[in-house]
Amino acid sequence: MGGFFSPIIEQAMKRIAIINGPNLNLQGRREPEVYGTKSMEDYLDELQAQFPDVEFSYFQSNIEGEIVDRIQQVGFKVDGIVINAGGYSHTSVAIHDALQAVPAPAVEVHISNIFAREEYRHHSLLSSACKGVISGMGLQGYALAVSGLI
Ligand code: CA2
Repeated sequence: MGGFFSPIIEQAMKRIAIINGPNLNLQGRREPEVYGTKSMEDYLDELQAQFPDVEFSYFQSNIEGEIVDRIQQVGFKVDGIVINAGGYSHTSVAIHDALQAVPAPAVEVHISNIFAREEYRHHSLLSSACKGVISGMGLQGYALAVSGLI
């Protein structure tokens, strides 16, 4: 046990849940000009190496209700949620409400810059339930979100 002036700082392992929404299972395989060529699986290995003291969980679903279920499942246990709800970001009151309902802070990530794309992507229903938003930084956006949460 460290005393008052002990140089040993005990740091609890942080738990971060990453949640990806519809079509993000295609990451690295389609539309490389927008989303890049790296798969999410390869990127998650890099993220773990970048944050060895963080315990990550990863969940991807194309189904809105499953994303709501996952937020409720992890939202009372983890230290933070990184969410890219894909197309549901622009439509889902249910995902907004789930993020609002749980104590874990969330950061919304978009791989592409949603403000430089079609008008219907410019607004996210989730942002007001999140601590912050990162858009347009590619997959690196997930690492930036983790930095902001820990
Ligand atoms: O830029 C983002 O991360 C988005 O959340 C991605 C969504 C899009 O609907 C949002 O407006 C912005 C689309 C996910 C589709 O993901 C793909 C990834 C790679 C290849 C094909 C689709």
